[in-house]
Amino acid sequence: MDQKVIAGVAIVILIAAIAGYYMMSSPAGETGGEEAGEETYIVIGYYWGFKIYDSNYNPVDKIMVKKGTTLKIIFLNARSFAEDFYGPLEEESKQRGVGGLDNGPLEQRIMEALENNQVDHGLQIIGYGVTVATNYRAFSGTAKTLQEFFQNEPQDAINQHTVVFKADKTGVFDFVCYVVCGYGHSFMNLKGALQVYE
Ligand SMILES: [Cu+2]
Repeated sequence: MDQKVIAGVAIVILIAAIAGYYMMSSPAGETGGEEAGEETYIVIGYYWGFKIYDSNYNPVDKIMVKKGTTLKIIFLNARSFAEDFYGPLEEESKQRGVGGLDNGPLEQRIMEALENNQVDHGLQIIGYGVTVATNYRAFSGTAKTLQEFFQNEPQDAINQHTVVFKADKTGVFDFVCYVVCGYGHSFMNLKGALQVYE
């Protein structure tokens, strides 16, 4: 009788210890901020600017990572999506202004860029030697959201627009466009888009 009770208590303690070990060990790696793991971001190039999203498709102002983090950046063209997606981004340009143009001429400049086939954008991270260009034709142009895009578009095409590199240099780095994309090309400059801390 006593031996059975002791054995039962021992099993309960063992199960509790194992559960405790997993509860303490697993979340630390995911949430710990101080661990230099791997992080994924999506960058959208549009007429005319860059927009950054985290891996949950939430917009963020900048990419902030600890030195040593492996960064995976997927660079996509807003025009590879449906108008539901690129429309609001181009509307942001209209609100913000591009090179001092107001709303009317901006529409016209976008039309001119499209007619001249200046549709694609390039992402260069100044100081990191990272470049990746879009190819808007590689995708169907039907996705209304990032969720739809990653569900429906071909993974091999997405892979071709993905760069992976180690953020091994601390500092503040800008995004600029390196593919001539029409009127607003030289205004595609996102200051401090990548910040790598010690
Ligand atoms: Cu450009």
